[in-house]
Amino acid sequence: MNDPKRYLITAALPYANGPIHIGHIAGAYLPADIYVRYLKANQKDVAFICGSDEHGAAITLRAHKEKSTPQAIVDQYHQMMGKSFADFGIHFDIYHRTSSAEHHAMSQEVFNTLLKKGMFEVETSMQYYDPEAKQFLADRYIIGTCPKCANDRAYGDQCEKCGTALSPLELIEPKSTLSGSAPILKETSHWYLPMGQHENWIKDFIAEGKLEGVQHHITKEWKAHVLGQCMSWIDGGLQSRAMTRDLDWGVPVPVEGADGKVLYVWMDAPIGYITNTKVWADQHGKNWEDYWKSEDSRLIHFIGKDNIVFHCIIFPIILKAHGDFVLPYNVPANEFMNLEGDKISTSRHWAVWLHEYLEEFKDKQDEMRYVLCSIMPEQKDSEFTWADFKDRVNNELADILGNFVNRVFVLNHKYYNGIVPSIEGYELDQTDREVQDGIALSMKTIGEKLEAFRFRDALSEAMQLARWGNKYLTETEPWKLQKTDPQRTAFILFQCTQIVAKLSIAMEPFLPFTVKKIKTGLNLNTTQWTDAAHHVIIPTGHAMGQVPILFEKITDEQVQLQVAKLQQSKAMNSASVAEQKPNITFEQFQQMDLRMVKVLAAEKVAKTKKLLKLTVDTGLDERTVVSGIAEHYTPEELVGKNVLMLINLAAREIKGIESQGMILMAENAEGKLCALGADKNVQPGNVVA
Ligand code: B3M
Ligand code: ZN
Repeated sequence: MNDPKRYLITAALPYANGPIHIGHIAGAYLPADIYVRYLKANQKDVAFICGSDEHGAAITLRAHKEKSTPQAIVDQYHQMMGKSFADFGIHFDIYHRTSSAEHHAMSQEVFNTLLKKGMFEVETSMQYYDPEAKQFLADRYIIGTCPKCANDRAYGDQCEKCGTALSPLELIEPKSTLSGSAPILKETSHWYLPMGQHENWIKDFIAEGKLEGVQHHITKEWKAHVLGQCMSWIDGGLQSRAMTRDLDWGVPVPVEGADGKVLYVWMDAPIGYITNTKVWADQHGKNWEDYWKSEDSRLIHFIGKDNIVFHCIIFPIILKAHGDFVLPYNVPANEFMNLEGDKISTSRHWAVWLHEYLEEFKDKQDEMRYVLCSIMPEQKDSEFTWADFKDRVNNELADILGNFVNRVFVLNHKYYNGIVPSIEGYELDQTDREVQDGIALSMKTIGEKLEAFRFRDALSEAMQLARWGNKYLTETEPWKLQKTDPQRTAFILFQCTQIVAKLSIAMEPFLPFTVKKIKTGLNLNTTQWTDAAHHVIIPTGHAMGQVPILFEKITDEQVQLQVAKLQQSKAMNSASVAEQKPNITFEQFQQMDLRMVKVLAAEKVAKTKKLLKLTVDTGLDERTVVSGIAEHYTPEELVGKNVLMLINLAAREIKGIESQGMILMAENAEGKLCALGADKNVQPGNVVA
C-alpha cells in the first residue's frame, strides 16, 4: 500500500446521555489520540474527528427518566464530555455535535442521494403504538415479561436478566413505559437498506481487502476479532434494516409526508464524522472533500467492539451506495475493559468517571493514560483495578521513567552546570556502540508497533528504553568515574541526555503532559519523530533547565478510598432500585410473628467473618439466633439493645448452631445494616403489627 496523502481518523461519537468513563477511554479515545499524535509527530496531514451522538432512544429515554428534554440532556453532556476529553489531553481537531444544523443538513443530503439512487426499499409493518402518549414506541420504551426467563421487566430489545436479545413482539404482556398502558399494534412505513444486495462486494471488501477488484487494504492488518465478528455477520446473511424511525427526536426524514419520522440513529451518527470534518475544514480554510472523497485519504475508525458491524458493514454500505466517499481502511476496534472484577456499567454505577478522576487526581492525566494504555483491551477483554493502578504508577512511571529523567538532570547539573558536555576526542568502544544501536532499534520498534495499532507493545518498548537507561547509569556509575575518567563520564551523560530527548519523542503520544515538562526542562522545542533517528538530538553546549518531580507515588489510602467509593455507589444504586416484591394478603402478613426482643448476650461465631450468635429475650423465652451482622456490629454494641425480630421463622441450623428466628435490619445506601428499635419504651415480647 502506498502512503496516503491524508489521514482521516475518527473516534466513536459518544452518546450525550451520561459522562465519559475510563472504559470509553481505553476502548476508543486513548488509542485514537495516541495514533494521531504519532502521525502528527511524523508531519502527516491528519484530521482527528469526534463529537457527541445526540440522537436516538438513548437520549430520549434519559430525558424521560430525568423529567427533562432531549435538548437539555444533550446540551449538558455535550459540554461535559467535550471538557473531560480536552482536560485529559485527548486532542480532537473538532468535537462537534449531531443536533447541529450542519449535521441535519449533511445527513439529509446523504439520505436524499441514496433515495434518488433507489438504494432504499419502503416496507410497511405493524409496530407498537401508545394510544395515550400518541406515539410509536422505540424498543426500549416497551417492557414486559421475558419469554425465556419470566423476568417481568424485560425491554423490547433485550432482557437484562437472562441476556436474551428480544423483539418487542416477543414480550408477554407488554407495557409502554411512557403511560404504563398496553400498547396497540399499528401500521407504519419505513425506508429500509436492503443490505443483502451488498453482500458480495462487502464480503470481498472485508475478507480480502478488495474493492471493485482493487486492493484497498491489507486484511492481515485487521484485528482478528474484528474480522471474525464481521464474517460471522456476513455468513449469517445480511438482513434489510430500517433506516428511519417513528420518533420526535432526531434528523427529520427529508421526504414529503414523513412527519413524525426521523433517521435511524445509526444512519445519522456515522455521517456525523463527515459533518464534523466539514465544519472543521470550513473553520480552517481546508476542503473537507480532500479527506472524504479522495483516493489519497486513509479513513480509520477507532471504536469499541459493540460498534463493529455499524462501522465495518452498515456505514460502508451507506458510503458506497452514496458513491463519492472513501471507505474505512481499518477499524482497529478494542474489546472491553472491566473494573474491579465486574463489567463497567453506567446504569449500575460501576465506573470510574473521567471528570471525577480529573478532579480527584489533579494533574495526573498521564498516570491514568499510562495505566489505561498498559492494559488496553486490544485483543481481548482486560481489567482495571486501583491496586494495579498504584503499582504501575509507582513501580514503573515513578521508579523507572521519573527516576531516570531525574538522575540525568541532576548529574548534568552537578558536573556540568546543566550544559551538555563535550565528547570531543572520546573514542567509542564496543559497548558504547551497542548502546547507540540499541537505542536506534528501540525507537524503530516503537514506531512500527504504533503503526500496527499495538499500543501496549509500543508503550512497553518505550518504557524498556527508560529502564535500560537506568541500568546503564547504575552499571557505568559515572559518579565514581568523574575523578578518574572525566571524558568517559561526559560521554555517558551525553548519551543519557540523548536518551531523555528520545524518550520525550517516543513518550509524547502516550504521556503528553509529562513530555511537556521534560521538554521544558531540556529547553527543547521541537520533537518530531524523524529527529528520533539521529544519534544526537541535543548538542554539546546546549543549556538545560530543571525538571520537577515527574510522578508522585500513589498511596494505599488513595487506593482504598477509590475502591470504597465504587462499592458505595454500587450499594446506593442497588438500594435505590430494589423493586417492590409481589403483593401479599393481609392473612399472609398476619402469619408473621414480629416482636421486639432484647439482646442478652452476643459473641462471634468461630471461623466466620459475618456471623454473630445472639441470645435474646423474646418475652416468652430465651433463645439463640445466628445473624449475619458481625461486619456491622460488635457484640458489645448489641448487648442490652431492643431490636426487631421475626420469631416464628422455622428454626435453621447455621454453622452447627440452631437459629430460632431472624433479627431484622435495614440496609442503608452504603450497604450497612442498621438495627431497628422503637422510639418509645418497649419491652421484650411486645408485638409488632
Ligand atoms: N454513540 C454508540 C456508543 O456510544 C454510539 C457510537 C456512534 S459512532 C458513530 O457506544
Ligand atoms: Zn429473560
